[in-house]
Amino acid sequence: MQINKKTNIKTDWTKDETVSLLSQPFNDLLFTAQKVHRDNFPANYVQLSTLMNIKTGGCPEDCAYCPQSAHYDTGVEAEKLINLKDVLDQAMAAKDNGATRFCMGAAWRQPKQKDLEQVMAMVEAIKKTGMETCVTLGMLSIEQAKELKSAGLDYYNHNLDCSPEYYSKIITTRDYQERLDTLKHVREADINVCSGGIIGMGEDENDRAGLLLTLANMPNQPQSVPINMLVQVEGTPLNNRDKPDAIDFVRIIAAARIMMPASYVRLSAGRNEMSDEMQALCFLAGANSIFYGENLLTTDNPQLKQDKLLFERLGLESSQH
Ligand code: SAM
Ligand code: DTB
Ligand code: SF4
Repeated sequence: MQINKKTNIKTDWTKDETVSLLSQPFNDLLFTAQKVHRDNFPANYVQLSTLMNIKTGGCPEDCAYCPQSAHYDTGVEAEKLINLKDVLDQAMAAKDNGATRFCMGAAWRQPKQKDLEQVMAMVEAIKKTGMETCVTLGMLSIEQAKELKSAGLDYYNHNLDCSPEYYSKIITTRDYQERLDTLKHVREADINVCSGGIIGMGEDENDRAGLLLTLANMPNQPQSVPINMLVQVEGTPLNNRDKPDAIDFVRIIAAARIMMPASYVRLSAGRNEMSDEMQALCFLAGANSIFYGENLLTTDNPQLKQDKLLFERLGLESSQH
């Protein structure tokens, strides 16, 4: 077995091992996941990140799930990069609501230098509020990653989305290796990596295993792993796909927790269509982060009062004592 010497974490997951983990009896899987979770994190703590779209729509990429791709007619209009003051107003509101990280998304293939400088100013301003910062801007060169680091960026989100084998069914305008290269640049610039994927795009269990093991076998596991359930949007090629089975989805969260024991596993997009009970099982399986705020990028997220009530019912805490 190959173990990362610094972290003592297994980094040589095979497809067979991952599939057999995913298909364990549900009780056994959740028991192990809960044990791993408690060995590594406070049992009832869930981190809150708030998301803001700073550049909407008109994206040249053809990601089949995405309402912001210019290839599909989804009713999302292309907008310009939002100004610093509006971003800061939203960041302050997120902080007042209890978020500890502010994540900004832009519908770009790769940022242009002029845009990157504006985003750097946003990162610098948000840092001063005391919140952590995260951005997701598409592909980055090593130089761009270093510039973001110099602005004080804490996390960069860049999802693998699916397994290497399934990727060409979802995106044709860039390849998997380009995704991995950007993650390498982010790591080399010493920025924390946030990388995960989407469940519900028609993938099978092997593809799900392929996504998880690619994340888990990276030189350093991502510090944050968002697991999204596809939000189906009219006009995108993936609209009307079969929804993933809720129990299977919980299994993926549990496997992510076991395979990446020290990473935050974020129950990301799709919570609006999950029951409280399904979300409770995801937390039991080791999810310990969510997007908190009434909007994701172009779609809705649960109301704040709904999430507050859920946290109360489950005795979850969003601040660490
Ligand atoms: N353009 C950049 C990129 O793709 O890296 C950043 C923004 S992009 C919208 C960020 C991530 O949002 C995607 O990688 C994908 O995982 C997720 N996403 C986009 N549309 C989604 C949907 N309909 N349902 C679930 N997740 C989605
Ligand atoms: C991530 O993994 N999920 C977020 C964030 N990172 C950027 C995006 C979810 C987007 C859902 C569809 C939308 O609102 O447009
Ligand atoms: Fe563009 Fe990102 Fe949407 Fe793909 S996921 S179309 S890169 S905004």
